[in-house]
Amino acid sequence: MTNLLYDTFFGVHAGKETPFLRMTDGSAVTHAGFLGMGSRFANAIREIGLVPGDRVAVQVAKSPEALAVYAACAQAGFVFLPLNTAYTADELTYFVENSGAKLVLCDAADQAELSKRLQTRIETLNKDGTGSFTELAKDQPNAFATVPRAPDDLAAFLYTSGTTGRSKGAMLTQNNLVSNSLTLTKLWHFTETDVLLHALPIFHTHGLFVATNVVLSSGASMIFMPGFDAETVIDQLPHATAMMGVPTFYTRLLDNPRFTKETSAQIRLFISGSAPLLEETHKAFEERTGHRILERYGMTETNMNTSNPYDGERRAGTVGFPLPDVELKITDATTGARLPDGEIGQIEVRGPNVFQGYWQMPEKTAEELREDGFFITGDLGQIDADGYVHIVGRNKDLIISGGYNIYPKEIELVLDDQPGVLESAVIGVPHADFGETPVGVLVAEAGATLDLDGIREAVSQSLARFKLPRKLVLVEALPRNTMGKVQKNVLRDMYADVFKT
Ligand code: MCA
Ligand code: AMP
Repeated sequence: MTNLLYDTFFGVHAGKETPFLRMTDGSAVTHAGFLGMGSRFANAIREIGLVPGDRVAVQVAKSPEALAVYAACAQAGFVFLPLNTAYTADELTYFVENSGAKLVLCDAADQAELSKRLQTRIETLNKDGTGSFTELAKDQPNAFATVPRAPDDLAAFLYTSGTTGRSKGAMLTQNNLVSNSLTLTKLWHFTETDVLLHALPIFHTHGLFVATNVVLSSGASMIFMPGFDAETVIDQLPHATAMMGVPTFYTRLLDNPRFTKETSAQIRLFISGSAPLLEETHKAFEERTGHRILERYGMTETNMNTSNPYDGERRAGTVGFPLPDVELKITDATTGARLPDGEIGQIEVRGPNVFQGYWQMPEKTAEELREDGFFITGDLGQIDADGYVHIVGRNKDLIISGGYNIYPKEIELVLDDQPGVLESAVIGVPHADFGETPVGVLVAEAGATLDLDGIREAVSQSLARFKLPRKLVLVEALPRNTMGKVQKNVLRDMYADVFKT
């Protein structure tokens, strides 16, 4: 038996002394150097006592070492569980306990707090690559006998929040990741001559399972930036051939006068996803650079589902066509029946990309993953006469801010717990930089006076800062329909302009 994930993404580059990660200071990590690091890490984790199938939770800054933990997990058959660096100790504790992770890698600054909360083995990996974990690995052999895995074995858990407030671990198999990456590599014409400008985080699908996996499966290299910074991106673009980003990357580039046709002349492909790219951004980008951004659509549970064409028309305001190995249908949300093209309904997808279900949550899995393999995305869409898929809304209460998902329910639960708060509703409103941003609407208990700044501060103790409502407002009562349900659409209309400049 082989190990599809390791063989396809990593093993295939064994012995190559060519650059894999190009750092902005001019240094590079070669494929061989990277694989050696991954093998040392695999040896170290095995020595700690983990066995194939065990989860490794990783909340560390983006670095070559952080990425090598992914390679180590693939080679040794551990399940890679990357976590947003913005998550608080409260959030991290939940993920570690829920997943049953046997090892946590974190920044040294977080170790003391996490040690108080967790029984799990904790090692450190800092943003400069130092830490107790690298120390453990430094004298380990540069080679590791790859552990055989079946294509349906688990490769990664990614946590995604839900409309009930608690996060769910999406279980992704080796074949989920590999099949999707090979499809995208071919569709987007990636080859070993490509240099991808990589400014996304590596703890979510976009930066890890789209960007990094496509680079790995094509043998390309990437300019590996610690995060998005428009000035550095503009400096680096002439050295790259492709870039992937969330819409905020593109609006921030357009806001910068140094971003011109000349700076992007070397680029053959700009890709956008994770949130809707406004038609006006698509058009402004083409006017400025001559490039039409290729928009695609995916989810944590499915990797990528659709893409605009590489050669054909990249149509603004659409997410293109279903990928060659993905079936996509629009269905009636009540009956589940397929709707004719042109009608609006819920988007369902089926294919080798679709995950196995939520970790230890069979009821949640059954609600969203049908027995016939179709996954109910919670997005509302429509297929036009030419076959392009349009996302027209969401059937789930979700806010996407700068490409990060924020589930209102999770924030409402914390707001409701604050002293003096009777109830709350969190809504997404338009925001020029982040696309959408949360606003918290609060109702006070009779006679209570609310300290809104104090509430915001208290909430930030348990929720990652990107989730915090950018504004809190106090109202007498929440608008409700005759069934007693809060009318969030009314609130969204009321506060639609609060961040208009
Ligand atoms: C940072 N902040 C944010 C966000 N990012 N607030 C709201 N939304 C955000 N996305 C807050 C921080 O908490 C901080 O707040 C302040 O902004 C400055 O933080 P900083 O780190 O300097 O921000 P930044 O570097 O300007 O980051 C903005 C960003 C980043 C570059 C747009 O958020 C980003 O890289 N987003 C990409 C997310 C992504 O990869 N999504 C893919 C998910 P304070 O001052 O209060 O501390 S995968 C997915 O969606 C699916 C599968 C798909 O289809 O791809
Ligand atoms: P996540 O839970 O991070 O996997 O986010 C998945 C969600 O992001 C999808 O269900 C969509 O609502 C949204 N999404 C991803 N790509 C796009 C896109 N190109 N246009 C609109 N929404 C998108």
